[in-house]
Amino acid sequence: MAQVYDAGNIQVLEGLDAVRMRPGMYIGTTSSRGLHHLLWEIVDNAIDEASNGFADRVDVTLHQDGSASVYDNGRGVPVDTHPTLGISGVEVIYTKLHAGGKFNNDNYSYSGGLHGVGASVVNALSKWLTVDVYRDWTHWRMSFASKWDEKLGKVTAGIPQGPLERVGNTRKKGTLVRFLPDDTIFEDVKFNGEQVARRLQELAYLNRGLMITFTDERIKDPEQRERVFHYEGGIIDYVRYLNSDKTVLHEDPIYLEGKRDTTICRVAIQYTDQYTESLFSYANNIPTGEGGSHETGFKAAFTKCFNDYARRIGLLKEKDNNLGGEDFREGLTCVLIVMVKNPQFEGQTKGRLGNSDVRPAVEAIITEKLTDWLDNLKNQEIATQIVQKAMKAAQVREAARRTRDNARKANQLDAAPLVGKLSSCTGRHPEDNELFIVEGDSAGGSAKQGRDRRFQAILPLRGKPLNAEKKRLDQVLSNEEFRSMITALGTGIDENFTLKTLKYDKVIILSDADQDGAHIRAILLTFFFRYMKELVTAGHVYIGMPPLYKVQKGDKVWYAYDDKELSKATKAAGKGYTLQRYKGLGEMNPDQLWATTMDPSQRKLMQVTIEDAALADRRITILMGDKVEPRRDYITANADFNKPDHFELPADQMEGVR
Ligand code: 1YM
Repeated sequence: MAQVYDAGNIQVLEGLDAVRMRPGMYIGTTSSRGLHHLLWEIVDNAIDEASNGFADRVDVTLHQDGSASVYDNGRGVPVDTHPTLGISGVEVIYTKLHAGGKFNNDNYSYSGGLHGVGASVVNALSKWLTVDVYRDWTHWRMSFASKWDEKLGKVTAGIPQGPLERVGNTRKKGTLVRFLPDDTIFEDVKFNGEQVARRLQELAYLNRGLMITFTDERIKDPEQRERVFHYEGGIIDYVRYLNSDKTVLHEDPIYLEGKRDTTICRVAIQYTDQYTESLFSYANNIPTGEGGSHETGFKAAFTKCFNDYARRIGLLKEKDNNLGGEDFREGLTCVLIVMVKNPQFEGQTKGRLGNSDVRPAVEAIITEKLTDWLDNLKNQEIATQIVQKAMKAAQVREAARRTRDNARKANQLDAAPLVGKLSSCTGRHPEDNELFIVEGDSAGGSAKQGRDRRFQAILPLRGKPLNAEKKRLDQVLSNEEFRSMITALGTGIDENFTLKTLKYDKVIILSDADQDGAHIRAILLTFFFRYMKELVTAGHVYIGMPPLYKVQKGDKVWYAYDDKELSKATKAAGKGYTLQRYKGLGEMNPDQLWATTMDPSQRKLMQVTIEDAALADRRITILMGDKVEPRRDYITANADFNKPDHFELPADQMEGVR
């Protein structure tokens, strides 16, 4: 690792102004998500320094003045003078767009940098930013600020407040960066402490031994102000944590690790008594919720090794077919990470690793290490158990296939389509079409009459569908509500699921704003999450938001979706209005339902996203699983019974859209 760095390695591409002109191009959005992106850019640089073996500690602080700071105890950002630009390395990195060793990939080994936009973008979008570098026993500092430029008639950001300054001597090592996000750029400049803590915890799990501290100085209670994330077991500890509310089949997770060429792969695996698999993969510390070449390589090797093993120990006979990969993965909780040079992120949410050479590398690593593991005498008991579990899973899968075939046949005999209850739309372009899954027959009736039948289809649900958590595929398939949903969507389910045949761009859950409605919503989301995960990760699932109130005065009507809007509406109406509180969708007539909840130009939808798939998995286990104790604890700690939707995935996992 003894790479000599000098500022000459830095490539310079363009200036900072472009960032302020089009922030969205660089950080995606100026919403709260974009704000946090700034912090993650700096944290990424610190973590990169740790991943590459130069730092073992990262401190993140949210300050009372709204600024954030990040420190790592690595080598310190280069301070020497750039040969052609004649300015310090620090200045280049913080003022020149796309500067950085990151872009000479021979220099920077394993960098996350999802968007790779770097430190200069953070500077461009901050009111001020300071960098303290502790390097070669010297403390250096450089400050930047934005200011109004009279000549240009606009604000210029990231202006050096002087050259890189020598503060004094130090025994410290590393880099400290502090910045205040620009409130004229971001809609909201308040960092979400919980969101920050969650990602830092994840990063600590992914980087074994790395000590991450998080201090939220805005919190009064000193007990809660500082948190330390530090896991000597790394992803082994992560898997234990993910399974902490599940029943596990073996105490110690299986851990495999290896390197091929430049690809490093680590995996931790622990089986539970569940029927679905929970696989969380990462590439260079970035979650890859849409999978990719590393997952493909892992699955191929895993299936092959276990089939070979099953034959070696005689549980599979010569005449038997190989077991399927999904059979070996039933009940599996697994964290898979790879470190690759030049990661390529693809897919709808940039959540799929595209590098094709990673597949054979991971496959080779897992094959070698898993074969060793399976040959180890002390692992025989659990290995045999896994094979037996997979054989049982294969039998059930076969039974499920028969149920499905029978259901199909039965319907053919009846000559009735399986989705008898579905009122389909006339439009034949899936990308324009919407499916409303509506709670109750009466609301379903209103929705059918109120909709625009050219692109809106309605599927009413009678009663509560089954809780899909802890249900085997065959049980899910024998449930009528789920069957009509699967047929309506046209995607298939579980291993057979494909987005290619999806008939609707938006799948909108419409249920009452009460406890029952929240429960139905949770059940549907659980089903989608466990059996059609891609539908969620690709952003097709939405929650419809019926208004809570109607304010009327004469023939003027205001609809309010929360209490804030209600007070706005009553103010606008002035004296002498009538107020109606909607208790359920059923209270609205078809026209009202259209105007408030279905009309794309008026309605409110929440897109369901899986920001943090691991958290969603844990929450669903806690809320929908069979263990009562964790659920009681969770509800006691978190439920707000005044909020109708407290059973939902947390609000910060849902991004509001129109
Ligand atoms: C709190 C944020 O930025 N740490 C950090 C950044 C760099 C280095 C060390 C570093 C990298 C290299 C050599 C190299 C960066 N360097 C660059 C650039 N923490 C934080 N710590 N020496 C030091 O990559 O070879 C960009 S970031 F551009 F110089 F390579």
